[in-house]
Order: sequence, then structure tokens, then C-alpha cells
Amino acid sequence: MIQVFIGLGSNLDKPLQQITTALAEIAELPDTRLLAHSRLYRSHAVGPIQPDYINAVALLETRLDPLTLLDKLQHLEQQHHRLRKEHWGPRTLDLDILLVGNELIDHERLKVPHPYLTQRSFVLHPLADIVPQLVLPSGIALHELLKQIPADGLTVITDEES
Ligand code: ROI
Repeated sequence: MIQVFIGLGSNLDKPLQQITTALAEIAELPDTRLLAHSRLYRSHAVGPIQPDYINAVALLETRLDPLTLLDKLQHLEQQHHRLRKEHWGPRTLDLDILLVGNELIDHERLKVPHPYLTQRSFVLHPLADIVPQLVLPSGIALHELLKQIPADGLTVITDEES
């Protein structure tokens, strides 16, 4: 069993619903348990001008190897009729493998830790909801990164909204 963090993002076609459904689907993956998920956040888009995103992070425990997990996540993205016409453009559902235990993976299909992990407030702040004491494989503590990456443009979704 290995612990895996997944980043979830959506900014098309009822994003809040996309993320809530995706969390339930991830929990149903074979040989996998959903241990925790962050709060849901609304975040200003990084990249080209587009609608705000809903973002969250999930923590799984799985027996699937990373590339099999990637296949399953990409299949879920397809089920959500993932629309992605342009690079860094809007999408119905994005599921990114962020961390796989303390592993470093450099495969043509999968880089772990996720290459942009340390720069993205919409990933780091949700991660801190689950494991504020997290230390990345590089030895950098999450709380050190958070000092440099403010929660600008990030708001927690309240129960009334969801
Ligand atoms: N911006 C935000 N806020 N959230 C995302 O999930 C997200 N995903 C992306 C790009 C287009 C880089 N911008 C994003 O892929």
C-alpha cells in the first residue's frame, strides 16, 4: 500500500459537482481507499483568462502502481467528458497525481512530484488541510513553501454554496 495525493480541478460544466462526483469515483477505484480530502476551494485561474476553478486535494491509499492509477484517473477524466481544447485552457475535470509516497518518478507519462506542485497555491493550501506537517521528497516542508505562496485568489467553499 502506498499513499498518493491527487489534485482535482474543474472550471467547466458545474465545477463544484464535477469535483464532488470525482471524489466519490476516486473512492470507488479498485484496491484503493480514500483516506481524506481537503476542503473545496474556488481559485482564480492560473494561465490564460478563463473561469475560476474549483480545486481540492485527495489522499488515497492504494495497491495500484502509479501508471495503472494514472490510467484509471485518465479514464475518469474521459467519463467527465473532459474538454481540453487548448494547453492550459479550461477543463471539465483534471486529476493530477501530485505525490506517491516519497517516490521520484520520471516517466514520459508521469512526473512525480508533480512539476508545478511547489508553485501552485491551489494545490499547496488544500494539501495543508490534510497534512500541514507534510515534508516533500526534496526535504522541503510544506509550511515553508506556504510562507512564500500566499492564498491569493483562493476562497474556501462554504456549505451554503455546495
Ligand atoms: N488554475 C487554477 N486556479 N486551478 C487549476 O486547477 C488550474 N489548472 C490548470 C491551469 C490552466 C494551469 N490553471 C489552473 O491546468
